Amino acid sequence: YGCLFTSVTWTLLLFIYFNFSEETQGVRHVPIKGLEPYKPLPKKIYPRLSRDSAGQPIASHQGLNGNQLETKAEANADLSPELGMIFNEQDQDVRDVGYQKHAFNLLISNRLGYHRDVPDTRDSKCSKKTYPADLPHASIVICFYNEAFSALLRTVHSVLDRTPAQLLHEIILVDDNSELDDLKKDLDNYMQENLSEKVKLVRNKQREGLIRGRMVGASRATGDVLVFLDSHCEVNEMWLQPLLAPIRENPKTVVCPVIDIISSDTLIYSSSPVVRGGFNWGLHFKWDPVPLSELGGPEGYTAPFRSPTMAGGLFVMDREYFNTLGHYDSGMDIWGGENLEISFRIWMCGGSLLIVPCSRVGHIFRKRRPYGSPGGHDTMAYNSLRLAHVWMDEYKDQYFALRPELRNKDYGDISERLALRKRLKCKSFKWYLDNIYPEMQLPGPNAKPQPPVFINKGQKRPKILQRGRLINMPTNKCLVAQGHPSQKGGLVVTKECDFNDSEQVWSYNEEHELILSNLLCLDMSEIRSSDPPRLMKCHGSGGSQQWVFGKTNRLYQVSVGQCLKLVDPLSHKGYVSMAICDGSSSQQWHLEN
Ligand code: LR7
Ligand code: MN
Repeated sequence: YGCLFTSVTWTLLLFIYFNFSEETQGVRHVPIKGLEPYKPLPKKIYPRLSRDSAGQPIASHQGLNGNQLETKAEANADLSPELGMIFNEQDQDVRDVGYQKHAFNLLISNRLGYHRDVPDTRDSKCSKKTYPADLPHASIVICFYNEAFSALLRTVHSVLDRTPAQLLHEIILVDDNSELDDLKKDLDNYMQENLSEKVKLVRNKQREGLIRGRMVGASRATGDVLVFLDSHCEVNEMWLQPLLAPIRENPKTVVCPVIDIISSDTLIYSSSPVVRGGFNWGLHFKWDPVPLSELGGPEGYTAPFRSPTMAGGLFVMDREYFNTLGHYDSGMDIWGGENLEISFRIWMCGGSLLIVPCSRVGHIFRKRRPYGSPGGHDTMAYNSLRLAHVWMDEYKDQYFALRPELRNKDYGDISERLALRKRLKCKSFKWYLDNIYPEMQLPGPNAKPQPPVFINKGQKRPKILQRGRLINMPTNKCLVAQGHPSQKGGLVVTKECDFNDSEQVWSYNEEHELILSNLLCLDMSEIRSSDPPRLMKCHGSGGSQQWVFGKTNRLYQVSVGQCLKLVDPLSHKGYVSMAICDGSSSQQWHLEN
């Protein structure tokens, strides 16, 4: 639920913004009070897709089907809003099966290939920083289960492409007994032919889950520090040095980069606001604003700051320290809870956990977890129970108050972890709350209200590029709301144009949104391309609300990779749907002033 929770949190932040603001559209970023205003990225960071005379993308990557891998230059020619365009049934298949298996757009991931540039999302002051030459050497541990081949290889190559060779001791891939075919022989072959001996692969004989999986990786590692990454990440410019420097100073420091967002629908890499880790009494990880008191100092907002918890997937820790601090709880299964466990343990047992704003690593944020656990167990609850019983003292009652059904649930044997806590002479959970996470409130009549999350209302609305009627060319009819244009979830249909009716007027803006009558955005649900488009509240995060006017007057939808089509030009109903872009006349649209 971690990432789901994250997306829920983001959605919530956007929701709060929209409800406190007069604007119907507009938020792009959610800066935190005290930080410098967020600087949006340059709009077109990627060159356009090159095409052959038939309009097919030239660098289209078909790696999974055994064709050629492209060069770096070719791959980078390949990120345009139309990168997800579906040309035939095979593309449609890759996309649909990809969403099922991986919960992100596999068609785009495959077309991107294994190398691409990502925008440098760091604060401009970061590039002026220097780091000692004698930094510790890193063993990178990447544990994966049924990962998409192209996402896994892009993770590995991004590390190889953007890490100084002398700091990279090795990359250890741990296959957690994946079932997907291409992760077997194809991966062995790819590694043998294309990767140096620094990249190693360990295969678990049975599914262990990410917690024991990472422990396997760590036990094979021989570098000075361990760097853990999820298997669908891309590291940014100068990502590693700022993480190693604080550990060189003090090996009991554990550090995390800022986790940038790679969209699961478009694979576009974008900057995250600088926030820190917290949790709630349901033991779900959440992001919090960074208190002003934690920021600043002589280095301004580029200095590392303390974080009560980590998200879990991306962190760096001295290898010896990882071992003496008790690696992970090997009794935890598959997924969930280990991130809070290690966070509490670090703080309570004499270490510290920092976020380093000058280090940025992108992660594909999916809307759901695409895999289950053997037996369908709720491993998040089981693992959380273990950590509550070991680390939370009397405060575990807060968890049980929210999850009474777990009070008498079995959580296995925790005696070794209790002994560890004793051996390391760790402090109490109350100490942790008082000193490390004072924002955390106990529910009850005396609870102070949470400090409000500051949302910047000063963001500019995206610029409107054109306003007019959206006319289906062969029929000369206008695309309008089937009911009222303010009705959320309403369909759109073509009707006779009425040039006195302002409710037929669309605005098209620089974010590629189509907004009817200044109210709602034309939206495509992200997974089911068989549904017709609907009018929805503008969410400002692209994907399902991004439309591109292309050649032959097609109107292309970015997240489904298809074009808008009038279903039956002879029918008076005027229904529209999405279809493979074929240049036919029923797919021709014109925005007319
Ligand atoms: O059985 C499994 N075996 C595995 O090897 C299940 C998963 N895995 C691998 C998987 O392929 C991936 O590389 O483990 C890694 C993490 O699994 P994800 O990507 O499904 O997890 P997530 O990104 O949804 O969840 C977040 O919380 C998890 C709690 O157990 C882990 O700590 C993840 O590492 C963590 N991810 C991040 O912190 C990235 C930022 C997201 C946020 C917030
Ligand atoms: Mn992940």
